[in-house]
Amino acid sequence: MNPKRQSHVFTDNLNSLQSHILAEEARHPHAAGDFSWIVSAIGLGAKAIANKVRRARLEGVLGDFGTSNVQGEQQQSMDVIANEILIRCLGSRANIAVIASEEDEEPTILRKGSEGGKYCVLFDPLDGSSNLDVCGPVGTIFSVLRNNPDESDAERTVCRAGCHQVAAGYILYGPSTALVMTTGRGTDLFELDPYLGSFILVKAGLQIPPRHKVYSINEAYVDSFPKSYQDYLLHCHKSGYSSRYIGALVADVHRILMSGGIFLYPPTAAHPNGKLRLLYEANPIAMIVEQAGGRCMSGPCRTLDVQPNKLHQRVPLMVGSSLEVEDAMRFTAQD
Ligand code: P6P
Repeated sequence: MNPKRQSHVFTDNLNSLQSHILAEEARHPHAAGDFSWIVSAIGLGAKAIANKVRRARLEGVLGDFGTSNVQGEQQQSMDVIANEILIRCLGSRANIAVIASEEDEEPTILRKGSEGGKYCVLFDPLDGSSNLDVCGPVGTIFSVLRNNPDESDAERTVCRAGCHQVAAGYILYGPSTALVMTTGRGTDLFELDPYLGSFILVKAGLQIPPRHKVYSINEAYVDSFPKSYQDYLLHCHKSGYSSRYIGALVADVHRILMSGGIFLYPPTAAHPNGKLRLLYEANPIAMIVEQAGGRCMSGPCRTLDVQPNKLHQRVPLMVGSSLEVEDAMRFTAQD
C-alpha cells in the first residue's frame, strides 16, 4: 500500500454513543433494543442542554428563576430549562415507566409496567448550575433502574440501592461536552463532536489511577466537619497534597476520573447528613467510579449499598482513587 495512504488509515474505528450501545446490546441476545432508546434520549437531551448552556447569557436565561425547588434551593433559570428538555426527551420513550428529577418534588409516572414501562430514569438536570453565571462548568447526572411492575408507589419504585442500577452517567458541559457512562461493563468516555452532532467514543474502559495526592473539599466548612475529617485534612496538609475544588460535582469527579484524587463532602452543620443527593447524584457517580476501579463511600457504608427511603435523601460522600479513599477511611471509619 502507498505509505502516504497508510497515514490516513485509522488505527481504531469511529464509534458513536449509539453504535457503542447497539454493540453492547448485541452482546445480550435477549436485549430488545429498549436500552438504546433511553441512551439516545439522554444523548439528545444532552445536546439540547449543551446548546442552551453555551447560549444562556446571550439568551438572557442566567440567574435565578424566582422559585425554589423541593430542596429549598433557589432554582436557576437553566435548572428549569434543562429539566424540561430532559422530560421532553425521555417522555417520548415508550419503555420508560417513571422519571424522577432533583427539580421535582415527586417522581412522574409515565406508564405502568403492563403498558411497557421497563425502566426508571432519575436525574439531576443541571448540577452546579450557579457556576453558569461565571462561565464555569456544569453537568447533568443520570441513573437508570429497572421498573418494578408490582410496585404502585412511584417513590418506592425508585428508592432502590445503587447496586441495582443498570446504567449511570453524566454529561460535563465544559470547554468540550463530555459524556461518561457505564452499563456495568466498565466506564466509557465520549466527546460531542459539534460538527457531526454525535457523541464519539474516545476512551473505553477508563481506569482511575489508584493514588493521586489531590483532595477536593470545601474547606470553608472545616470547623463543622466531624473531627475525623479535620484530622484527615491535617494529614493531607502534612503529606504534600494539593487541593482543587470547582463547586460542581460532575467537574470535580471528572478530574478524578481522568487524573485520580479524592472528593469529599462530609456532614456539616448546614447538612448533617451530607449535601449530595443519594439517588441521582451519589449513586450514579459511585457506579461510574467503581466501574473505573475507584471507591465511593457514604460514611462507613459503600454508597451503592445504602438503602434509600426518600427520593431526595442526602448522604455524605467520599469518592475517588481506591488507595486515597482507603487512606481517608482509616480516619473516618469510626464515625
Ligand atoms: P458547596 C452544586 O450545588 C452541588 O450540588 C454539587 O454539584 C457540588 O459538589 C456541591 O453542591 C457544592 O457545594 O456547599 O461547596 O457549594
